[in-house]
Amino acid sequence: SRSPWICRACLATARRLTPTVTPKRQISSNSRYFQVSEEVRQAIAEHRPVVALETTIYTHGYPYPENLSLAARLESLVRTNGGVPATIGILEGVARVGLAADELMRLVSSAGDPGTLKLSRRDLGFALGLRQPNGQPFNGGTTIAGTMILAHMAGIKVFATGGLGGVHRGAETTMDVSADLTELGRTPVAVISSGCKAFLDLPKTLEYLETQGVAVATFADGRGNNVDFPAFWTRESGVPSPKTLRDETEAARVIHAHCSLGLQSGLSFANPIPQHHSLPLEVIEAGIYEALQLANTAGITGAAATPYILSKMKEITGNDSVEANRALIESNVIRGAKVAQELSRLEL
Ligand code: PSU
Ligand code: MN
Repeated sequence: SRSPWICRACLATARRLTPTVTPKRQISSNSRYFQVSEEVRQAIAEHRPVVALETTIYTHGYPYPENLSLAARLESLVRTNGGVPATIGILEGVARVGLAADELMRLVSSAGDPGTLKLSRRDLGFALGLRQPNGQPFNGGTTIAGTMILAHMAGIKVFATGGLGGVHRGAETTMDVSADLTELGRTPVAVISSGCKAFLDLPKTLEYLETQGVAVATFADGRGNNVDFPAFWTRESGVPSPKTLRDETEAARVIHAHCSLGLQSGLSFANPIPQHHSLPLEVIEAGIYEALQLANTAGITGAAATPYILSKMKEITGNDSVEANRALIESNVIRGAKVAQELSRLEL
């Protein structure tokens, strides 16, 4: 699995003759803006299974200290399923891949502070390059898009999370399309989620992902080939998944082939919420209707929309939506660890 020793001159000649040769893993060197933990760096170098985890769910989803217990639980689920967790976020002006326990604690306990931001691709330069009015550096939870970028920079290919951003209902007038979708179009990371939150427009989201060249599939677990692309809190959405995957081995094979070809687009693998945690569709639809009306009345748009709607869903469903959220994300993280394990076998 290790590359043989090659003399400098031979290497230089080889490089000249094959200018398109890319190293097996691109590991950005650490810088004042970007740090990969020693544990994660070593695991990547040794092709051990690594699973990236995002932090917007902690900074803009769950309050402290629930976010801390969730973060710890997800990391331990990766470990007990044979992987190395790499929680990714911005702490004190530095983008970190593989936040240590004390760093994670500092980030999640700053949830709700004005200096703790929700960070997507467009925001990274501001969060790292500037300071708050009080002179302190920024903290930030990275969205799926933001996390994909940093995971890819570190050489991580598998990322598990809760729900994917999407094309919002009414996007034909608001143009609100999550940057998660364009990121999937240009960053080769496999994102394992429970599909798109049902307050989004699923058919438009799938159309958009197709345009962006994103590999989209849903884990079918022996249910055959006619499976819906799931809607986060529910397994059924009425929208068929473009492809299905039988298991983690198939997912790993697709990632391996996709990345070996050098495709620069990403992969979106949906893992439907466990059956017994799935919420009734009527409850969800009624909740969404109310939450969207409230958002509309309050004039909430842009980056604030998703966190606002999710918090209203929590109030409306009396916390059921949050419990479902926890169940699905745990299930996705376990899937992610297994996929990463299968992938590391293929890469050895
Ligand atoms: N799903 C959740 N909680 C969240 C998110 C998704 O249950 O906080 C976050 C993810 O980080 C996702 C982001 O990438 O919302 C999408 O936001 P937007 O729709 O503004 O792109
Ligand atoms: Mn948006």
